[in-house]
Amino acid sequence: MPPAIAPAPAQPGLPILIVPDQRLKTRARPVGPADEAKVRALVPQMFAAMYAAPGIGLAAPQVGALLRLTVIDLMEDDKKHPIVLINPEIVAASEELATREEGCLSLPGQYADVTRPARVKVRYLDETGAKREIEGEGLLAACLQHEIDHLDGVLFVDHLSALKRNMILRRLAKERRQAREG
Ligand code: GNR
Ligand code: NI
Repeated sequence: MPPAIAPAPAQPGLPILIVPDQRLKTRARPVGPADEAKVRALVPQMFAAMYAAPGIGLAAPQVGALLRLTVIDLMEDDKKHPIVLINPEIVAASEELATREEGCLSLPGQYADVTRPARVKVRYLDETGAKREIEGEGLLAACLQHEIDHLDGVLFVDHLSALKRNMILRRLAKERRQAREG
């Protein structure tokens, strides 16, 4: 017997995990020399998934790879400025805080104001394994912190009150149920 309803066509490229997937709550492990081939294959696929979404950042755990790896591109001036961050660490954060609206590809359609340090300095390895530092403010600072949070199993809703977090999680679940039911 054929299925009564045809399954949805699989999306091309890497699927992005959606809340509540336990992998999004798991701390990722550092990338090591043994991961070189895996990282080399994963990075272009992560950029493809991020640009297609579209989003300005994507962390490896969002595509099911529990490695400390993230890609970012703010697409300033409508041009590509891809950044690969391996084992990123916040080494300095401003006392000054900034609040901005955030979204997340793992909580599609959900947005909330998140307060974080206004400026951060991040140490990381680039795709060639070279040690690098990046200092960000504004959207870049928020994005760096949002992506590094993913590597620690933390989502933007974890920075909100329990009331706001639960409102968003319930709304996401409801919207996804309604989308499935048509
Ligand atoms: O596309 C994204 N937009 C965004 C906006 C404000 C702060 C952080 C982000 S990251 C997000 C993509 C994503 O989910 N990355 O993990
Ligand atoms: Ni995210």
